[in-house]
This record gives sequence, structure tokens and C-alpha cells, in this order.
Amino acid sequence: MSETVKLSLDEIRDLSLSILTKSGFGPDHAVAIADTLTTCQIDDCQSHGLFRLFMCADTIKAGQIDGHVEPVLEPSDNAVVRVNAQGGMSLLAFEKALPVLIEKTRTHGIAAMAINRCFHFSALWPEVERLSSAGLAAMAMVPSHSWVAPAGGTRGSLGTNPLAFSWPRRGKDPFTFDFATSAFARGEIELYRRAGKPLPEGVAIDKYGNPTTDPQAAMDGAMLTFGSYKGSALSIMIELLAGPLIDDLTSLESMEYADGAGGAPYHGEILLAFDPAQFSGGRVDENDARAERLFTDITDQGARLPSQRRFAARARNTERGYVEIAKTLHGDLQALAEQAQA
Ligand code: NDP
Ligand code: PYC
Repeated sequence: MSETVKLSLDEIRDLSLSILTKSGFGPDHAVAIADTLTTCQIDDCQSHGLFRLFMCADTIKAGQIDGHVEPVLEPSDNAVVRVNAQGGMSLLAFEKALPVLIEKTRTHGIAAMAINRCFHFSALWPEVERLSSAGLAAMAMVPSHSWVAPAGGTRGSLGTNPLAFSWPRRGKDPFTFDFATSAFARGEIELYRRAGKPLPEGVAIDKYGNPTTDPQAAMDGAMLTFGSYKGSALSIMIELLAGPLIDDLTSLESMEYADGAGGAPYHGEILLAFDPAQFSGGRVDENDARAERLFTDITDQGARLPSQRRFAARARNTERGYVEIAKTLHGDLQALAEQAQA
């Protein structure tokens, strides 16, 4: 980052709350969103921290979202928790359904949460880490807009479709990963465009199907999946599990629904949770130790576990009591706060 501005942890949350409420989100949604953005910014997740306030404000401006609507939990006597966001942001729906998912996972050993009819803009690791901090292993998946070409294709059919996983570790940070199945997240490409930096090779094609490193040409053309046909197949799986399986939209359908309006995509999300106590054949401690042996074997080679950078950022930023964000981003956020008020 070139020039930076220091914001205290309270300032991150206050700035988020102020922009969200002035933009038109009711207090419950504003708090759920501001808490997630603050959590992400403390971990130095630049593409899904404060930067995402622009997407939140654009979503309200596009006129499709209800900033005040209450999510509705559907009654269920099996291991599936369904929560209907009713056209609001996903995060409040997640908060409402989380205790039920934890309870059902402890009852059945495995349970799922389907969030339906939601606008979605956020990173998934804060959600799977809420489950791993309750001692459960968890996965989350979500489609987005059809910005991403399938392997061998020339136009967007798939979303950037993140996959997140978290595994609880006693007395330690969990093993967590969370990544887009596109080579780059859309938010990352937007950050490259803002910084005037070229993309690496292999991230996108332009609207004529030619490889490009120009972020704007990439956004006008199509993004590529990571790992060629492997990332492409994972991305299709996410479309299916977080789309038709749960009676919600694919990224193609989300793009059609938006009909050119800006803001966050509109679709569903699926989370799966596993209770190790019920899968471990009464040998939770031994099996935990075997998982730890694997982590040690990895780190002993000098390889790092995913999320180590994030946990280090969290420890550093929490200890010193502030985060650093780009001065240009801070200026743009202040302008957004003023516009939202006008
Ligand atoms: P990154 O490529 O930044 O990171 C992906 C994961 O890989 C992280 O867990 C990261 O850990 C880990 N990692 C990175 N480098 C290494 C390494 N050398 N060794 C081991 N692990 C490593 O993620 P993306 O840009 O793809 O995604 C960023 C965020 O965007 C995610 O949180 C995702 O949920 C969100 N997103 C949301 C979408 C939505 O529709 N809501 C769509 C797409 C993305 P670490 O953080 O410690 O570096
Ligand atoms: O970064 O790809 C992305 C993204 C899409 C929706 C929210 N973030």
C-alpha cells in the first residue's frame, strides 16, 4: 500500500455503521454488516473489508434490496435449517439461523443451513469460523454473478463462487481457508483497477476472448477459474449446491435478475456443519492429535497453513489497536459518507 491512514478498531465499525445507516440499512442489518466488515478489516482482508461498503451502498441505490426486512426462519424437524432473507442482505439471516444450525449439528452430527433470497457481498471465513469456534467443522459456498468463463469457454457462465472451510483446533487458531474459485475475486480485480496496476497473466480474457492483464478489460470480458478445469468443476458444484439444490438462483440467473443494476448479487448460500464428537467413534482426542500431526508435518517443511497471514494480521492489529487502509480508500469512504447523507 502506498500512503495509508490509521483507523482504530472502533473507528472502522463506527464508519461502517454510519455509511450503512445513512445509505438506508435498518439498525439490525447495519450492525450485522458492520461487524463482519470490521472483522475482515482487522484481519487485513482488503477486498472484503471496508472496501465492500461501496457495494453495500450501491445495492441500496440500485433499489432492489430491502434494508429493513426481517429474515424468517422456517420450521424444520430435520437437519436442514432454512432461513429466508426475504430480499435483504445475507448476514442478518446467518445470525438468526446460526444457533439453530449449531444445535441441529450437535443433535444429528451433520446439519446444513440454506439461506435463501439474499443479497450477498461478504467473505465466508467469518461464518465458518463462528462454527469452528463452537467446536464444529464447517464449509460454506455461494454463487455470485456470471462473470467467470468455464474452462475452455469464452464468456461468463459461472460466479466467482467462494468455498470456505474451517476445522477447530483446541487452544489454537482453526485451520481455515476461504477462496474464490475464480483465479482472482472480483473485489481483487476492482482493487487492481483502483490502483492502476496490471493483473497477472491467466486471470481474465477480454470481451473478444483474448488473454488480458488490464483490469477494466477483464471486467468487461470474463474472469477465469483457478486450476483450469479443476477450478471450473468446483465452481459448477458450488452453483448446483448453493443454487438449484436449495431452490435458489445460479450466477447466470442472478445476473439476469440484476438486469444491469449495480450492487451485490442476489441468490442463496449453503453452509454445512459437522460435529467431530459424533463422527470420531469416541476417539475425539486421538483424532484431534492426528489432525495436529498433519498440520505439523506441513509447517515443519516451511509451508504455511492458509489463514496464517490473516491470524498474524489480527494479532498485530488487535495488539496495536488500529488498522492501516489506503489513504485513497479512506478519502473515497469519507466522500461516500457525505453523499449518503445528502
Ligand atoms: P486469496 O487468494 O486471498 O486467499 C485464499 C486463501 O488461501 C486464504 O485462506 C489465504 O490465507 C490462503 N493462502 C494464500 N496464500 C497462501 C499460501 N501461500 N499458502 C497457504 N495458503 C495461502 O482469496 P480470494 O481473493 O480468492 O478471496 C478473498 C475473499 O473474497 C474470500 O474471503 C472470499 O470469501 C471472498 N469472496 C466472496 C465472494 C462472494 O460472492 N461473496 C466471491 C468471491 C470471493 P491468508 O488469508 O492467510 O493469506
Ligand atoms: O469479490 O468476487 C467477489 C465478490 C462477489 C460478490 C462479493 N464479492
